[in-house]
Amino acid sequence: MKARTSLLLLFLPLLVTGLAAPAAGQQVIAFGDSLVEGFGDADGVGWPQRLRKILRKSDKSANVLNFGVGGETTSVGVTRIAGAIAQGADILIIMEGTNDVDDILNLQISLPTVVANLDQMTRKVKAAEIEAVLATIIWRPPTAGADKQSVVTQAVTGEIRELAFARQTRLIDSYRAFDPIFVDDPFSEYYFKGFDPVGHLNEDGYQRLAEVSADILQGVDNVPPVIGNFSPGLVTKVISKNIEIRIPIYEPQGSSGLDRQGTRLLINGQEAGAVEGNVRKLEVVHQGSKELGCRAVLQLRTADRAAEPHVYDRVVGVYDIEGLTVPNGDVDFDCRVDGFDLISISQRFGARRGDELYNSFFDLDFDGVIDEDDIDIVRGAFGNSS
Ligand SMILES: [Ca+2]
Ligand SMILES: [Ca+2]
Ligand SMILES: [Ca+2]
Repeated sequence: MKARTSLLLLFLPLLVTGLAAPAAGQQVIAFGDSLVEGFGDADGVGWPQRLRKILRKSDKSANVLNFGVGGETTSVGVTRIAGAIAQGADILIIMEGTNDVDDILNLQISLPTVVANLDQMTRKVKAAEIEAVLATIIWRPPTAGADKQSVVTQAVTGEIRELAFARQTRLIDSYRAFDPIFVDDPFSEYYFKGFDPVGHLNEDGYQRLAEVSADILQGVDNVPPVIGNFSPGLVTKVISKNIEIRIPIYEPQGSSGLDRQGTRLLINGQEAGAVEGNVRKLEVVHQGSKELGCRAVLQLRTADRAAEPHVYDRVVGVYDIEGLTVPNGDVDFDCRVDGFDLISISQRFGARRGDELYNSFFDLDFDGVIDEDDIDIVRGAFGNSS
């Protein structure tokens, strides 16, 4: 026991400095499906070889092995990974699950089983004293054969984010790197143009993925906080008044962490709910019907604790409330048409579609501009309620 303690003390300084600057000759294995193999890359190398090139700028003998097999699902990967582990490495990146999306849709596998497979892979890697790094899967392009809106893809991604939190692994957020909400036209910029029912990347896409991966391995935080699978979620359109709203937010291991003070949920523009958790995972939680009004617009504001914080501020969902209708002219969704609606519209007066101030909720006649005509609609409905 005593010897063990002193051994730990001996290695402690090494461990601390080891985090800041990885040892020379870092060995990395990239494990997964065709997105690891590099399908669609006209240069034929994929992101692992591009990652190696980046790592070698600071570590001449760094190596990245490509263990990608096209078409593989996590049910197969969970066994095959033993061969990758046997190679020996400092880091093993697991990026798999894209092909499971189709199987989930065909009811051939459940989402929890896919997560259990990824968890098992993570445990096997850790048991071999190799650092496991998880990666989320990328968006499906609208031209994909299935899951064209990436609903299942996002659900898998949310679970991988949660798994990375639960197993305290670093996370390469490939999904975030090609998210059309944050990235301009990713499908024409970064995606393979040939026949592709799943969604693969082109040279620029794989280069981007290599750069995002290099940031994570080198401890550079360029990623804003990401959200997980939340309630009421993406598919629900109508919610009951007493639903619990719960949105998990992540800043994975090795990133700068979440700013709890700067995290809030806005419902119809008003602060609501409570924030729970810690720097790696926060949850905003809300229960209560009054704030929901006749329609609930959920907006999440949060940021990380990087020297120059990365901000997340966007509407995550809009829900109608069961049994209630929004009176025409009620732009703040509190079920009444009154002076507050007039004020809300006048604050956006003159905004046109495409302007930052423009929001279709306030453009009551949907003509692309918030103006006198919209105010007239509110005046005409003044005093109405539901
Ligand atoms: Ca961050
Ligand atoms: Ca109102
Ligand atoms: Ca208008």
